[in-house]
Amino acid sequence: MRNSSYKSGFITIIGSPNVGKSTLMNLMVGQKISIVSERAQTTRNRIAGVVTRRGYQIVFLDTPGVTGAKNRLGEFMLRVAYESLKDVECILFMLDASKGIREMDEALIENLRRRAGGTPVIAAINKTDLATFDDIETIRERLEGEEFIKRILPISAETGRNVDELERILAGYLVEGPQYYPDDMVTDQPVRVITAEIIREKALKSLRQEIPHGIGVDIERITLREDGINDVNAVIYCERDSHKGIIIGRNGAMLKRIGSAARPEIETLFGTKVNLQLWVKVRPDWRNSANALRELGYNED
Ligand SMILES: Nc1nc2c(ncn2[C@@H]2O[C@H](COP(=O)(O)OP(=O)(O)OP(=O)(O)O)[C@@H](O)[C@H]2O)c(=O)[nH]1
Ligand SMILES: [Mg+2]
Repeated sequence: MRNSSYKSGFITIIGSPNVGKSTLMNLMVGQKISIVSERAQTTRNRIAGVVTRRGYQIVFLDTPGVTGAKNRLGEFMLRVAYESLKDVECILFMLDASKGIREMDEALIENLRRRAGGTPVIAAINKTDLATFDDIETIRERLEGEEFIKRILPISAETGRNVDELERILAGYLVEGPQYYPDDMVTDQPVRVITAEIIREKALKSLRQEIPHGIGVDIERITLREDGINDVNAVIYCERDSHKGIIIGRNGAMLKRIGSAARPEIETLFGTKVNLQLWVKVRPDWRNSANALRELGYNED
């Protein structure tokens, strides 16, 4: 039982693509929950990351980077990000200090001003390890005039600069409430979704150019053998025959590379040895197909 002074709440992390939202959430949770890559639009869904400390619990909601949508998947991602602004205690708005305030950041500021609806917004200027003092101050000056932004803090999710201070500030917005998740639960994501995401992360990191954006991963089967090994069958979907060739690689080399990178992380997740079977299938224009989006978990219900 918790006494009545226990504090808890939901905090949405929002920002343009690639500003470091998932990296920061993982750092605060102390575990990799949300996949990270140097490519924009890595996160595609809302992912809860739970920080449980003595006396309080913060449920972070990591969201897809906000930018113009080019297809139905993009529209879904945008909806997820904006829907996540509702019914939360606080909104953590992240920017990339090394990029300054771009058009898409301006558009998001505009949107937050309208959509925050009285929910306090904290701005974190991230990647300060890549920026100059002047870069940071220019962003700060732009944000200072915005009344809905309650605090502005320069941070680095890479070096950890000011991350404890940020958590202290965010914890100040929690309210008296229940512990939503048990002590040992760090995310709301089911194992098969995490498994698919690990594979997608390795594909994002291994492949070049435009192919990664058109990739989707579906876990078809997970079966536990009597000897304790888990067989995992996964399909990597892509949009073109030429992409399929690249994902498989010469003599299957690329697919092997993706599998070898993903397997140890999946084994840690399962706590068993894993036999990972990867398949590549072409599904033209799947990012505009309602059926495909639903099958891959990119739907509202
Ligand atoms: N140098 C530096 N790199 C960072 C920092 N934070 C994140 N990164 C890197 O920035 C890239 C993007 O990080 P993510 O956490 O995937 O960014 P995101 O905002 O979740 O991106 P989307 O999911 O695409 O919206 C990765 O290569 C991270 O390693 C930071 O503080 N400093
Ligand atoms: Mg992300």
